[in-house]
Amino acid sequence: FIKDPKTVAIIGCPFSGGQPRAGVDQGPIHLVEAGIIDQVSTLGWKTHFEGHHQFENIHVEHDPPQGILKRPKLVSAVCKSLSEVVGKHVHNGALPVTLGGDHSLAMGTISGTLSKHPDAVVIWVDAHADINTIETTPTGNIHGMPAAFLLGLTSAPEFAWVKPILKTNSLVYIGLRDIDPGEKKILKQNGITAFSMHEVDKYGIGEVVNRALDAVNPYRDRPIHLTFDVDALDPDVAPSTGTPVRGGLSFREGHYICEAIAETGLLAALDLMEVNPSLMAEFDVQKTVSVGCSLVRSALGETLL
Ligand code: NNH
Ligand code: MN
Ligand code: MN
Ligand code: MN
Repeated sequence: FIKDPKTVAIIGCPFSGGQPRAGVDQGPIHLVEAGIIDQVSTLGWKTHFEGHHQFENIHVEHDPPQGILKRPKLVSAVCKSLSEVVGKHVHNGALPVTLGGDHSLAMGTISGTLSKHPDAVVIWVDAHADINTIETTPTGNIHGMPAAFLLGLTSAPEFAWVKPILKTNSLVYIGLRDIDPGEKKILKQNGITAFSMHEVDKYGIGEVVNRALDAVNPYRDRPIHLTFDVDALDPDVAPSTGTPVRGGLSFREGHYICEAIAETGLLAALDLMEVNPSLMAEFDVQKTVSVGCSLVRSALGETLL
């Protein structure tokens, strides 16, 4: 495990098939236009960007719902391809930063990270738990389900390639506040550690991040995959996202999480998901894109002294 990879591989992933709202596929394009690549270079990283992921080889002609699951073939093919790209970068010793796109993509990114680091832990920052199974999903939108596939709590023939190698004791949530009833049961039954906004209020973000790391990474020796859904932030801070939920993380709380993970020196991969520049007014879009860039910079060590 390379503690301090010198190269960041930025993977733009313009994809919206895991949920119904158009525009989230434009998220990575806006983040790159806002200068995220130069900003990362300025922090001292070598940056590798080979253009936005084109999904060249992916041709999905007929993709009707399978039961409740929407666009299963497309989502599966894109995530599989992304897992190969992320896997290639981690195997080369780079730190992949995937810009979404909707959060179904985490199936790809986390699979890619685990292909090199089977002992990696996942810190999932989100208003939602994204752990619905085929039985519990109220929507059939796959962006609400990636954790369930990665943990092997649900499966579908289309997603047979997703190896269920993530362990329930290697996943921790921060920021939850909109959890479906079925998801609540799944979290309880599987003993998955989760810090909702209630715990953030009660203990403060510093203590919550410590406890989150203690839960999955007590010796601070396992690689960390940070998957950050921008809707974890309060809609005042990040308004341009498909499913905003009031009462979220403040600007500082969101950044603190990224800084504290940077401080561990264990970051192996990072996702920034669900920026949707087609939602809300131009001012709000800029605000969301700019907070997205600064979260990435913080996770890559910007504010470490
Ligand atoms: N839980 C809901 C569902 O399964 C919403 C998920 N939406 C998200 N997740 N944005 O992060 O459809
Ligand atoms: Mn590359
Ligand atoms: Mn999410
Ligand atoms: Mn979310």
